Amino acid sequence: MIDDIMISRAIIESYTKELLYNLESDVIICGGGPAGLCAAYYLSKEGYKVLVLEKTLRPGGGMPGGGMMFNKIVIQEESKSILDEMGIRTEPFQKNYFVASALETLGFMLGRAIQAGASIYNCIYVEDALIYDKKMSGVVINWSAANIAGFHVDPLALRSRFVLDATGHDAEVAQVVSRKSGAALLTSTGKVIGEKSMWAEKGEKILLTNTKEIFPHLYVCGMAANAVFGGPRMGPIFGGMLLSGQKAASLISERLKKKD
Ligand code: 48F
Repeated sequence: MIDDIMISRAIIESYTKELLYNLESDVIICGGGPAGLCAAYYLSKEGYKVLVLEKTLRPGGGMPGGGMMFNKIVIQEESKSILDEMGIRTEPFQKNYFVASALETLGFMLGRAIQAGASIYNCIYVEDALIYDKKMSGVVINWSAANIAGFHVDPLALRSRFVLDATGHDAEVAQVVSRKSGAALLTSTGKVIGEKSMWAEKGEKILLTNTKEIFPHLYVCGMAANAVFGGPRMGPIFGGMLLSGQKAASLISERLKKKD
């Protein structure tokens, strides 16, 4: 016999138990695109308590759309080992260009991050920051559906030791911190500079330099890093996104080890 109420109970109990456990964590990653998922995988693998908050129904950000909905992604030699490690197949195209299925990459990245221990929440929107004593201390969240409907619903808060802005082109967390903290971000203007037009070569090169802490205990990776520092966008080449997520994970891990 299958009881409809038992199904409801299983879902509600399981979800709320996990959410209660995650009210306080080591790292909150805002945005479940390629950079955020990659960071989640590496941090979770090290045993940290990590959650990813993704505002859409389907995580993956710009990845499943490939280039103009041709759902393939291109990566370079230097990032191929990340896909290899996750068991994602790549096909050589030309020297230093590899092609992967955007959907296979997304499916495996999600699975690997979750199996490494990350909690991934879709349909949750990061709308504000918790800033205690001039230090990023967590995020303020709401259901994306409430936001889309324009309902006036007060949010809830999650605390963490570090926050990673992996929200892509709009660098939404950096924007909110810049607007509300009254402090300068660690950029030349003290604000989010905004991304520049597409230039894959330059954008990929500068991305790892831009992957860093921009406010005490707030790091930035992926396209958000180039948006914060005024780097170019780079279209459907994803190697830099993966390396940036991996670098952010390693920087945050160093800080967590120091018990900062
Ligand atoms: O945009 P997105 O894929 O960023 P990324 O991981 O990768 C960029 C590439 O997709 C591509 C590119 C390749 O060279 O340039 O654009 O840096 O993923 C960002 C994710 O963050 C979510 C958004 O829905 C997307 O899935 N997101 C954005 N703002 C919020 C958010 C927010 N306020 N709260 C929660 N999720």
